[in-house]
Amino acid sequence: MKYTLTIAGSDPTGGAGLQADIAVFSILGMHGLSVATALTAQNTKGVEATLGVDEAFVGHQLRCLLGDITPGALKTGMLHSAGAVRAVCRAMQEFKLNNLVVDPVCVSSSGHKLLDDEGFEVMRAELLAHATVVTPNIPEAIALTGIVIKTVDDMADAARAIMKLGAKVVVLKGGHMDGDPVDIYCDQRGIRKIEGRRVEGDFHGTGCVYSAALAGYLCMGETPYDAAIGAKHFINEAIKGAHRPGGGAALLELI
Ligand code: PXL
Repeated sequence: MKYTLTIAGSDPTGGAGLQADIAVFSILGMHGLSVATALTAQNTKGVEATLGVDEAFVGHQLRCLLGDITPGALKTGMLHSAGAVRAVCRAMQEFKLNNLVVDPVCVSSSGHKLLDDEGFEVMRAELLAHATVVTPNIPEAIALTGIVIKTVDDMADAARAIMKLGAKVVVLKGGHMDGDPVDIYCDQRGIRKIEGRRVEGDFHGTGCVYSAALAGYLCMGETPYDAAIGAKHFINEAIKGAHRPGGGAALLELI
């Protein structure tokens, strides 16, 4: 059996956050471990409120779990506070974990803050150095680098700047630009473009599902590049079966 860990917030819709990550791990045939950093009150129309788990208790969950089970890979999603980010950094060192995917989530699509300002700074300055892969979208890459991103060349510049923060691989997702999305895959060897097809629609949780699938493929022993290709394929398949249970965004098919 393979074990992948998600460290993230709860999303009652099941379309994003812990619930979506665990569903992805199941679809990939592995057991999902989970450490909760926050609760959210949300529906398909957006996030109404968040409640962080006490920072010391995030650390306690990690030490208790990781003292017993070693995951083959892990991902972070909504971390909520600087204390939770520091707890993940400590766990990476103390338990010598490999294959960390950091999804640098800071704001929900509906505009609600999912990580406080100090937490964002600690993620940038400390957590990214532990990451095998970091998966920013364009607004997150702008926030991490200060680079204005208008073109695919700007994306490549931002990806190189994020590499300097210590991540081994950066996958900068191009979904926020017009036209067919191009993801920029950047490692020490340079830049590769991963081309995709735009699917029209408002889908909730695509970033969470992408980073969970990427972590799952790393857990299976795939290279980061093959894991990024696999995760893109996973998202496209999940979009084909998307469904709309409420009055807002569609949820991906996670069965
Ligand atoms: O997609 C970002 C995200 C991550 N984690 C949780 C969320 C959201 C977006 O709403 O609710 C728990």
